[in-house]
Amino acid sequence: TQSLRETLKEVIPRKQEQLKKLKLEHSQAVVGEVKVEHILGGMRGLKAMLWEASVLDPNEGIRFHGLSIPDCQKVLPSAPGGKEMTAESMLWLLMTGQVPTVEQSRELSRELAEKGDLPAFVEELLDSLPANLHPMTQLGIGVAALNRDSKFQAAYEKGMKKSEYWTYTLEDCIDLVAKLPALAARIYRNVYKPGTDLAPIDKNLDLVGNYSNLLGFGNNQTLTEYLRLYIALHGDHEGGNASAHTSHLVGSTLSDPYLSYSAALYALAGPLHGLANQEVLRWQLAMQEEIGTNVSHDDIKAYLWRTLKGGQVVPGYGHGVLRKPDPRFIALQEFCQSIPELKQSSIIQLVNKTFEVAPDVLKEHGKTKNPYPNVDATSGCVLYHYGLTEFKYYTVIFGVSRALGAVTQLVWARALGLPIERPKSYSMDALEGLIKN
Ligand code: FAM
Repeated sequence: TQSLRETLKEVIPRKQEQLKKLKLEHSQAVVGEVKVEHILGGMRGLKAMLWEASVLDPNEGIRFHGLSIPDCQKVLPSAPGGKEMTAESMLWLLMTGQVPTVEQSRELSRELAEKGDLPAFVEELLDSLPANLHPMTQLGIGVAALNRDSKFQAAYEKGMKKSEYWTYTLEDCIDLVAKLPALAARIYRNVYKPGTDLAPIDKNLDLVGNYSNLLGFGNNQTLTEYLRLYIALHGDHEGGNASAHTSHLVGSTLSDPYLSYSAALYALAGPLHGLANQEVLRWQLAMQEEIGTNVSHDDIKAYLWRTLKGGQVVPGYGHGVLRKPDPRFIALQEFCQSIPELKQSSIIQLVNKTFEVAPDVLKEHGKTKNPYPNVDATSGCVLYHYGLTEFKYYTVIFGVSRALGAVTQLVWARALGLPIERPKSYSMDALEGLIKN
């Protein structure tokens, strides 16, 4: 069977040709206009980036190389004994645009497991960090430190050809994805379970199987399957979101994949982005504390209004691009509904009930362009139900996942020879000058 590297070697020349043709024939074609609202409004909706692995439709949600989430759930290989798509199947799809065979995805699992151990100095570095340093800060530090062994950086120092950039980038990207479970689990152990042993990496397990095992939840098949789905689903959400864009921007300077992804993690750590899943749980638990578990729709409505009148956002609702309920939210909710135990869970029921009320309240509030839930509205509650209750840790799991899309783009950006990013900025005075002219 063809390996990931062999498949990429076949796919890349086709894409390089496509790019050449686009440049040659359409460089001057107009696909949109730049308005002052784009410059003042966080570039929302501005068509300004090339991103191969996925495209987000405001109404349908994300598609990975054209495949919707339900499509992926049907065709992407699962782990032995499981049903949910694995992280490595998703990585393969994102990287190559092709659905891997079961054998290909297992082969990738084996390679990742073989490369999964951390260098001793990174273990020592993590162990030296204070337990009250936010787990996301720790993850970024650990990922950045891995760049000591960057193959891209070493080859760049020696002097490599531009056409070789992507091959070394790919090696770093595989190494990075492989080491994320050990890195993320060590942080969990150090912060929340000090003094306990970490399981060794099992060479026969997939990436998320190992992650779950290292976290101490390896015996919980339902949680492990949930994590597989969660990590595959969060893998990529086109290029303009803050974490993906950060990784791409930093990578465009030819910083290696470790530094690029470390930077992305600090964008993910913001409460308007990835940290929202921690915020959702904090907010839902505070609601439960204040109004109890057996709540009516009116109780939730009143609580939502208290949040909004307090000048806060409702975490887990709204989106920069989406204008309908997030299909990732729906896929995770369906997972919960398919497991009787989860269906009965009080926190999952509360999330569900909130979904029945919040869109109307947000519509009445009238500010957000999207009153529907995003993926973060539900992603933490299954973790919580099964005893992974340390919600400051939740964004780390998101961070393990988002690497799939970010590293894919790093490989493609180098394969396509994309340049350093450098958009033009203006002061308000200069902008007024532009408007007058
Ligand atoms: N609750 C209350 N107000 C909201 C809101 C929410 N959930 N979502 C948006 N708004 C407000 C927003 O603050 C803005 O108010 P101002 O005009 O006073 O500044 C107004 O509605 C227009 O915002 P928008 O154009 O609809 O949204 P943006 O594209 O500016 O922002 C989000 C998008 C995601 C940052 C925003 O909806 C939000 O803050 N949501 C809550 C936090 C959250 O769930 N983030 C996670 C997003 C997720 F998909 C991810 O990245 N993982």
